[in-house]
Amino acid sequence: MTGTSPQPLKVAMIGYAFMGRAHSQAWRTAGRFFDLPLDPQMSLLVGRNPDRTQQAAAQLGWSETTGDWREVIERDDIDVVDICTPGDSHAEIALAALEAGKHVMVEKPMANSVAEAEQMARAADHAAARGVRSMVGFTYRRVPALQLARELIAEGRIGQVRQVRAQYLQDWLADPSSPLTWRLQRERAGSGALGDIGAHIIDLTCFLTGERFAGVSGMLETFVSERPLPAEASADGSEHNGTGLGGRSGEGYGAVTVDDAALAMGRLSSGAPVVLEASRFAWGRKNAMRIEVTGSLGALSFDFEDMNVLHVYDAGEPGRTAGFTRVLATEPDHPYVQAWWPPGHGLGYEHGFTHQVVDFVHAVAAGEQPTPSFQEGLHVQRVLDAVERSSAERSTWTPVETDGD
Ligand code: SOE
Repeated sequence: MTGTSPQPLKVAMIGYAFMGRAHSQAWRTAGRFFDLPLDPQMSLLVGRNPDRTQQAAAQLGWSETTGDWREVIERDDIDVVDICTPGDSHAEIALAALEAGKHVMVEKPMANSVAEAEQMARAADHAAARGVRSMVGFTYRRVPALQLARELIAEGRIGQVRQVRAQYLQDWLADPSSPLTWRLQRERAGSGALGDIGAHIIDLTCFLTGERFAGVSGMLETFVSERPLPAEASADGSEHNGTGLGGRSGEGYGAVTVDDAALAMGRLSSGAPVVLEASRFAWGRKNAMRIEVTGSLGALSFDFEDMNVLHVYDAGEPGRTAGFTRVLATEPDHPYVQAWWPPGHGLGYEHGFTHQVVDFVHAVAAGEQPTPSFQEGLHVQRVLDAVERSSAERSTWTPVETDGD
């Protein structure tokens, strides 16, 4: 820690369900493990239900609560707005916050449509000219093993990238009796598995390779078209919490208006082919986000269910001993690890969120643009949109627009 105390950075967070809880622990923890140039203060929590918001604030460590996000925008003492609501409110809140000169962190996917994302990216550029920063919460970028993968690719360790195969598999919707939460409603979530988890592997493909998508061909599938309505609708957006086989939680059924699984083939700007699969119906796969990048000199492979490990294949090894090497990314010289535990003690899901806050705070203090930027968020949005259009039109090749992103 430095001798002088850092200036406060007052944060307001909107939404306190799954992502709000993950972000809260990050704001609470970042300055206790990392030496930060500013002191994040968890000032204000926003939620529509007053009792639940107060309860959440007490549990998660927020000082005050309010029921109206506009109060955050009006308050001069708030420096950062952290948006953890369902996608249908991201654009409105982010635009108002940037306009008011507040730094913005927004959960992924950045928006529910390309039009919204374009507006947000434009606003972020204008705000940046006034020193106002913005970032999209693609938290998996901050997993040490994946940071290491990016470094190795940039250093040329696997040579020229030839192919990417990425999957994001969960099974919390495979049970048809799981209730109809907001994540299954197009007007709230934008899309289903595609935007919720497919967005992560699209972003990671870009992050690891340093490239963008040139085009895709997609196929979406909805296996269960109606689900039981939840017993009690959460005003702040209820979350998945396991499958609960057999249990009907409410009266009546409602229509599922998003995809349950999304498949796509695509090409990067270099021409390298990519295969993507996102499913919330993959029995037995809980959070299996896997990505494998094959290059001309070797390959890298990662699976979030073993998230401290990066498998590295060096094609230069003689055949007798060649094989994927299991690299445990828990050494002090692996990204972020020094601040935590001794080698082999491992990090978990929540650490990515803490690292995200750490990088965001450093960027704000240094007056630099944090990544992923809203421009990068816009690119992901355009890929999501192209996958959807390709699926609807049964088109074999749908270019991804790159104008201005
Ligand atoms: C969805 O199931 C979800 O909660 C995503 O929304 C998160 O982004 C992912 O990290 C875990 O799964």
